[in-house]
Amino acid sequence: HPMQRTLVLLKPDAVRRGLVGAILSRFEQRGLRIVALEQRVIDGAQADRHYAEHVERDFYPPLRDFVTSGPLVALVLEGDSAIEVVRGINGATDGRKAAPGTIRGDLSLSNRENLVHGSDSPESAEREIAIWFPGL
Ligand code: YYY
Ligand code: MG
Repeated sequence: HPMQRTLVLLKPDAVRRGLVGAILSRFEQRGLRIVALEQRVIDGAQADRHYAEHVERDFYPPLRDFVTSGPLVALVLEGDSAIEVVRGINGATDGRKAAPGTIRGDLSLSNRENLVHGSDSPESAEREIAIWFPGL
């Protein structure tokens, strides 16, 4: 998938902990290109749009509080197989179980405050990029 695009979030824990530069470096060093990037504070409605697949889950209310708790950085990355490559760089969802060498495995010990989001499929990437960067 040459020049595939994916939607990435550096969640509020990444901004609070001063890890934005370190995390962006991992993506850039891998060879992914930043197509768009903006720091934002989102409201609950935007959280619900982004996490539409999870809004009915038990874990969603605290997740919604977390992602609206402060500034986050939203970006679009582009590169060969970017969706799968970013998911690999991010690591498993639960930071306690994520492999060393991944962002979550090196920098998170939480199943909620796990620093990053990456689209999970081409369909998700298209939907999420339209939500976050409708101009692209
Ligand atoms: O795609 P990914 O971020 O790795 O995980 P998802 O299963 O899509 O869950 C989205 C988000 O929800 C996850 O990054 C942390 C949070 N979460 C949670 O707070 N509690 C869970 N039991 C599962 C996920
Ligand atoms: Mg997901």
